[in-house]
Amino acid sequence: NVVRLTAKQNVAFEVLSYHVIAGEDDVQRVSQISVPEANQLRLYAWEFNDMVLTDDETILASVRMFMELDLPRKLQIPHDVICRWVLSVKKNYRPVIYHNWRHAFNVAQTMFSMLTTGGLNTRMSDLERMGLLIACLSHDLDHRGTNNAFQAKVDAPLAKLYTTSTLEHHHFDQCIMIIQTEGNNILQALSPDDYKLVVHYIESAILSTDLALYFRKRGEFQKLVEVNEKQWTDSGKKDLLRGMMMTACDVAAICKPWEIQQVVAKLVASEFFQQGDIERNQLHVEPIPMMDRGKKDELPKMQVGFIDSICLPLYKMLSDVDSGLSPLYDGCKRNRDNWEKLQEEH
Ligand code: 5BB
Ligand code: ZN
Repeated sequence: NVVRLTAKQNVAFEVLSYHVIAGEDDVQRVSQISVPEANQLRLYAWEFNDMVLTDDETILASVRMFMELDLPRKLQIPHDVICRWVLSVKKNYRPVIYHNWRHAFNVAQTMFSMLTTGGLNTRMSDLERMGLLIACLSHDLDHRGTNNAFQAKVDAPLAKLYTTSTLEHHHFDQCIMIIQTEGNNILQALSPDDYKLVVHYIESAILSTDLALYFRKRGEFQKLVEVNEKQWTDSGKKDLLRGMMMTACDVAAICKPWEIQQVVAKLVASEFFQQGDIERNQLHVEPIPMMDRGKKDELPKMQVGFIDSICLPLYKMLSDVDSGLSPLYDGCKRNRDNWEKLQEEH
């Protein structure tokens, strides 16, 4: 029972796959390069800096993370399939200022560090590790450089499709679309049950990168940390932990060495200001202070606010879950002090 496409569907597929799926020339080229050692790429370092890597190296580094976790062997993923999948994922990020492929790649590297250097590997199954790495690389797919509130404001078709966590649902859809495309299915060797489980891990992890969900769930997580939850075996609790890990990875630029943090904060601000410009000039609404170019001198103050209200509490809780994660908390604290000094100078 082979499904045959009409001529028109064939054209539609070609148009779509041209934009969306990795070119075979790229796949051939990349899959023939020998994958650099993890240490050479500094993949185990909290201070990891993607800016010294070429685009090809970010692809190979992504493949290396899966290899270090022994996932291609355990889950029987052919080398060309994993290369094709990473290339397709990269291709589905837009060249926006901050929410681009480099951001996704950094989020995955932080997850890799939390699992390995940070010690969380011992609490995770192979399927969870797989789901988390896929989720990190895919979590902002097709981001337009504008937030959920903006999609609702401009009545974007996406906002009609998903009224809450609008973009995050779309990122997940894009993720599944890529995996289900011929030659890109890195989950093809899994049993139907395992496949469903990994897809569930991915969905839950990507949706939890909506900060609104983080605010809703962190109280519950705090309680578990306070009573010194040791097992994290209950599936609901474990789901909560993976979600918190995703948020921690998503905003981990806030823990990086000061030089990196300053560069990234300016990228974040620049993308916010662009949205603010569109809101003011095209929608004729007053943007929130965070997106108002006229308030760019308030960046240090906003970063201190962001760190105090969102980041430090998060990294504190995670350090309590596993002390191996305390370098994230320490880095965040250092950046807080640096932003505070700049704020005082102002
Ligand atoms: C964050 C939540 N938001 C709904 C209101 C504003 N806040 S904030 O006051 O904590 C804030 C966070 C204000 C300014 C910020 O950046 C100025 C450049 C940030 C901030 N957010 N700073 C960062 O370094 C990073 Br990383 C982030 C996270 C950015 C991605 C968040 C995307 C969420 C879309 C809803
Ligand atoms: Zn993100």
